[in-house]
Amino acid sequence: MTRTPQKSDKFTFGLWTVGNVGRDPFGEPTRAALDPTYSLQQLAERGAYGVSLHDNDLVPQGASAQERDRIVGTFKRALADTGLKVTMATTNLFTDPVFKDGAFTSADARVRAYALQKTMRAMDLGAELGAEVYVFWGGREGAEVDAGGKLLDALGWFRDALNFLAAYSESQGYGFRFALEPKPNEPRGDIFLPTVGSALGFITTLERPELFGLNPEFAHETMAGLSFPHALAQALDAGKLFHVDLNDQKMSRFDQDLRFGAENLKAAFFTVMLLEESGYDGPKHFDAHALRTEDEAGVWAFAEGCMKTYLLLKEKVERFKEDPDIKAALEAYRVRDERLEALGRFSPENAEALKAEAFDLPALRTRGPGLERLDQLTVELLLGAR
Ligand SMILES: [Mn+2]
Repeated sequence: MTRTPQKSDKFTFGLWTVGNVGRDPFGEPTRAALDPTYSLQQLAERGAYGVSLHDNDLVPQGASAQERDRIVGTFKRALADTGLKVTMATTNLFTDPVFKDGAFTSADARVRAYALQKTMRAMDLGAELGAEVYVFWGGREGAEVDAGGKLLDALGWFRDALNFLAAYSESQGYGFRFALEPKPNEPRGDIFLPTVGSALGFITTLERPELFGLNPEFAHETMAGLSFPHALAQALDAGKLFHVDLNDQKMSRFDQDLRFGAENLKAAFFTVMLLEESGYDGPKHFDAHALRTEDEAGVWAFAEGCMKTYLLLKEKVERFKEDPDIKAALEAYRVRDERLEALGRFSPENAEALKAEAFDLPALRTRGPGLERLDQLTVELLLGAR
């Protein structure tokens, strides 16, 4: 096992992550913008596998067709030179004030139509650069007030837009797999499809549900006070983990996009365990940024830190599986009973037998499953004491 990132680890970064200039709602940028081709070189030197981008991370809004082609041509040459891939593409449907009351869910039909146009063009760009996953993060799809009375209409408009764009992708032969990225709030007061569970439910209402999955983000579930490993498990269980956004976050606060593992080390450990043991083979995408306090050196320390922490936690997952005390505690935790488990498969006879079964309830009530010790062993492992 190596702690040096390899291409095979499939670590990817959004261009906007290392390119984050440290602007926040109260303060101006603290760092200069980075040229995308420079970011590619820096990430390639550090062992990253690829990058993801919004249309406007690369091509400024309002660029002429000529300018677009020149920028894209330069970027493609930098991809070829560095060996990096574009693994995911997405659309910026949040910066332009035209989207201030939503893009696909705007109450203004002209804005909804423009959002479709902008997304089709961004999909053309993503396909040209070789992206296989297309993410929908609907940052402006929401509301501060519900006085407009559009809640049910908005869900319908959202559905119509996703159906249209999936059909566009198929008609062009792009073969995108679409990943919805839920977030509870920020920038809107309430964002539609706020959690992984909400998005999973919505996907079943689409015309081509098999083309849609999830891009769950650690920080977004944590902002809602929810457990990221639990959300990740639900996406995996549904066969819908198409992409993942790794970062960190203090619970129930504004979107902090901290370095992976910076805050919730145990949740990061169980996140890595789920990703490694589930056979997920997509990109491990870091959607975070260096602290606003940092200069460019801090940006690369941030990027290296995300990858190194993932690899260290992956080592810990291996040790967790091999540690004899943890193994024994895990075995004791799960009580097997083949006869009762067989009765759990429905037949009229099994139902009758189960209804007649006598359980030793006093023993079940008083048995301690050993979770205190198991969790302490996990903490000791993470602290390097095992
Ligand atoms: Mn994200």
